[in-house]
Order: sequence, then structure tokens, then C-alpha cells
Amino acid sequence: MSRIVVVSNRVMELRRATQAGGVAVAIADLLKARPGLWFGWNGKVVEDGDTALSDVKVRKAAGQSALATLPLTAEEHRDYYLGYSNSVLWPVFHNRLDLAHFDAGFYPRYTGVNKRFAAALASLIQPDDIVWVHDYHLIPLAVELRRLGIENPIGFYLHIPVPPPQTFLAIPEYADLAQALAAYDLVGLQTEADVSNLIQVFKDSGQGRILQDGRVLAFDQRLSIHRFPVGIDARDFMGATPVRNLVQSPSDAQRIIGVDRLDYTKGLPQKLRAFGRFLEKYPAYLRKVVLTQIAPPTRESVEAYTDIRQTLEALSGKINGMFGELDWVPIHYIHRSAPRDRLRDIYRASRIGFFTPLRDGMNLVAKEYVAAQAPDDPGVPILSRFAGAAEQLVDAIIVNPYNVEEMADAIKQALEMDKAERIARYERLMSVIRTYDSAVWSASFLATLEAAAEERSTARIS
Ligand code: GDG
Repeated sequence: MSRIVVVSNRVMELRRATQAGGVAVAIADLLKARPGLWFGWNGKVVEDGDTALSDVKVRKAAGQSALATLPLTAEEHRDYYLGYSNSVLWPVFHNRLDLAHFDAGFYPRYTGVNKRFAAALASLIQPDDIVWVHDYHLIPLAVELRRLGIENPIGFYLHIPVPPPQTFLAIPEYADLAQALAAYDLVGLQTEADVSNLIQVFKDSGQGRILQDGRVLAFDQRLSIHRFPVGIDARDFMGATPVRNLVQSPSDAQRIIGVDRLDYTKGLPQKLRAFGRFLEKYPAYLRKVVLTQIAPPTRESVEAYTDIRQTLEALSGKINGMFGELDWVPIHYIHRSAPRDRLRDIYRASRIGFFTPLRDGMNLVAKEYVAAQAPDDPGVPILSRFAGAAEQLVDAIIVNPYNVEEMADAIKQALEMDKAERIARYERLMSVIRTYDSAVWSASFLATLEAAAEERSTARIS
């Protein structure tokens, strides 16, 4: 079996990755199951000129896998990570051109880190390795590896959405980015909408057309573009023990749970407003419902993230002040991370899972919530139509996250849904979540990548 070389911005111990949730879990599961190397940043920042910058550290991890890591300099951390990755690509790909900060100094360091990573990685790649690069921080990696003579299959998976071409083309370096994507054998995306946006980006940048075999010819390169919706390991969340009385509230109160990194893409202010509107519109539910919102801090040194924190603190305080009673606090807002097994039990104890991002690549939390439900008395997910997960989880209550009135009504609908309907929806949702789990996601990506690379080498020989 070939070795898998996984490349992502941040590398962590497999045990820690399993706790972190999200894609780190899928990568950790893959590397426990087959021989591999996980390459990327170790989370450390060092002085410019430090020898550690070119001295990649390789150490054994679980199974037959190893971790290979490098530090960043303070300037790289500022311009590559906080700058180009999280102040340009993240907001633009989530349709927030208004929050993008186009600073001319960011891009050279972004490509600089990709060059440095490629040079360090090239010396570790063996002839039979399959290289799988993850996410927007590392778009130029394949170009750099090819320049260094690496001929192995190289695939790229984007965890965040592809914006419509009009938005993508607003990035000053859009043509470089499109060309860099075309250097991969396979680009994997979360949804059909992402696939069609990316194909359109290639067409609109004057450089792409679809070939008869379904592949795309762009910038003189042939590549495959496919949808591989990221999944969870459902077994991790089944068999949860519901926790009760998490906060002082009437014991018969129904819980609504939200779990989102405190990111402006997650639609948190709209969600809190919708809950406030629900209490105002349907006063019979006062004292009968509690919204627990877990919102761990993230990327706090990026300015746009300070604003969202202040907005949420003000909103939760306002709604609690307006509706709260001595023995009932309507919003239980936690700006810290919760342990993963605790999260599972809270999902299970919640009648509603409330996931309303304004834009999201997939939204794994919605899948985790469903998987944690009791099969004979499951809760109901309310899900934004702009989360990638909405393409798959059609049996959730699907809402427009900009429509506060509609979300308020969805809460009522979910609370009043009879058990038979809840069970029927749960069973259909679970069958999707089980079928497209994290193992299927990585296996299907890797199989498609190997086939795509095979076609490239055959095309070259003939
Ligand atoms: C990106 C894309 C895409 C969250 N809070 C806590 C915690 N988590 C875990 C969740 C879940 C993961 O983090 C979050 O995954 P999401 O998919 O919901 O969102 P992003 O972090 O934005 O992830 C997204 C994903 O990549 C995968 O492709 O779906 O669209 O934006 O697993 O459980 N885990 C713990 N404590 C917390 O407080 N332990």
C-alpha cells in the first residue's frame, strides 16, 4: 500500500487531533489506518534566520505514521497565516469581500512559505508516495513541488467553499491562484455548487474548458475536479449519555444547542436575534427553552474577530436581560472550548441543534449532532441552506440564516414536531451520515487521485 503524505497548515499529535474535532480527526484516523507522513507547521514561531526554519523535524506517530514539522517566522505568521490565508482567502471564499484586507505584502510571504514547505517536503517524498494537500493555506504547493521535479500524484482538498467567479476574480492574484490549482491532478471540493463555481472560475479567467472525459483543461494542465463531501465517524457520537441541568434552569426546559468557532461566517448574531425573536413572538415558551451556544475563540489577532466577539457578548447580555428570570437564563453563552465527549453528551441532551452559518464549506457539527441523538427520541437539526451540509442533510429543517423571522418559526416547528416525524427524519439523515462517513471520504478521494495521476502519466507516455 502506498504511503500517504498529508500536508496541512497545522500538524498536531494524533491524540490531540482526535480531540480537536473537524478535519484533524479525519486526518488522524487516516494516518492510524495506513502508513503515512503528516507534514506542516508545528505551531511555533521563531526568529528569522533560525536554523530550525530549514531543519524539518520528523518523529514517529501512532501506527506506521510519522509527523514532519517546521516552524514559521513572526513575519510569516503575520503575512502568510493571519494575512493572506485568513484576511484574504478566508473572507473572500466565504463571500465577505467587505472583510478582505488586500495588503500587497501578504502574497509574497504566502508563496514564500509554500516554497519553503515544498523544498523541505521534497526531500522526504519517496517514489511511491501519494501527496494530499489540505486547504487554502497551501494552494501553490503543487506548483512548487512540480518545479522541484516531484512527479508523484498530488491532490488538493478545499475545506471551505469556492465563491462565485465574480467574487474569486476580485482577488488581485486570482490568476496565479487558479493556475496553481490547475497544477494538481485532482481538486476535491465539498459540494456540487463548489465544483460548478470552480469550473466557471477557470472558464472566466479565460483559461479553462471541459474535456470529453469530464476532466478540465486549464492553463495547459489536465485536472479532475470532484465533490467529496467531508464526513464524520458516526460511531464516535453514537451512544452518548444525555447530561441534564447544565445550567440553572427549570428542569423541564428544552435545550437548543449551537457549537461554532467564534467566526463571522457562522451567523451567530443572526442566530441569537432569531432566538430573541422566538421568545418575543411565542411567549408561551418563556422559561421552557434554553439556548446553549458554545463558541470557542479562534484567530483572535485578526481584527474582524474582535468585532464579532463584542457583538455576541452584547447581544446575549441584552436578550438575557430582557427575558431572563431569577431562575431562568435564556442564553447560556460559553466562549471557551468544551471537551469532545462532553460535547457529544450535550448534543444528545438537546431537542434542537441550531446551525445557521452564513456560509460554510460543510459544517461537521450538524452531522455530529444528528449522530449523537437517541434513535427512539431524536432531536431536530435546524440547518442553514448556505452550509455545504444542506446539500446532503435535506431532512433537517433548512432555513435562510439572514431571515430572522423564518429561523424563529423554525424553532417553534422543531419544538412541536411529533415523535414519528422526528424519528423518520433522523433515520433518513443517519443513513446519509453513515454512508458518507470520514473513511469513505478519504478512501474515495485517494482512489480518484490515483486514477487521475495514472491518466496523467499515460497521457505523457503516449
Ligand atoms: C472547516 C470548514 C468544514 C467545535 N467546537 C468545539 C469542538 N469543535 C469541533 C466540532 C467539529 C469541528 O470542531 C468544527 O468543524 P466544522 O465543520 O463545524 O467547522 P470549521 O471549524 O469551520 O471547519 C467547515 C470543515 O472544515 C471540515 O471540512 O466542514 O465548513 O469551515 O468537529 O466538534 N470540539 C471540541 N470543543 C469545542 O468547543 N472538543
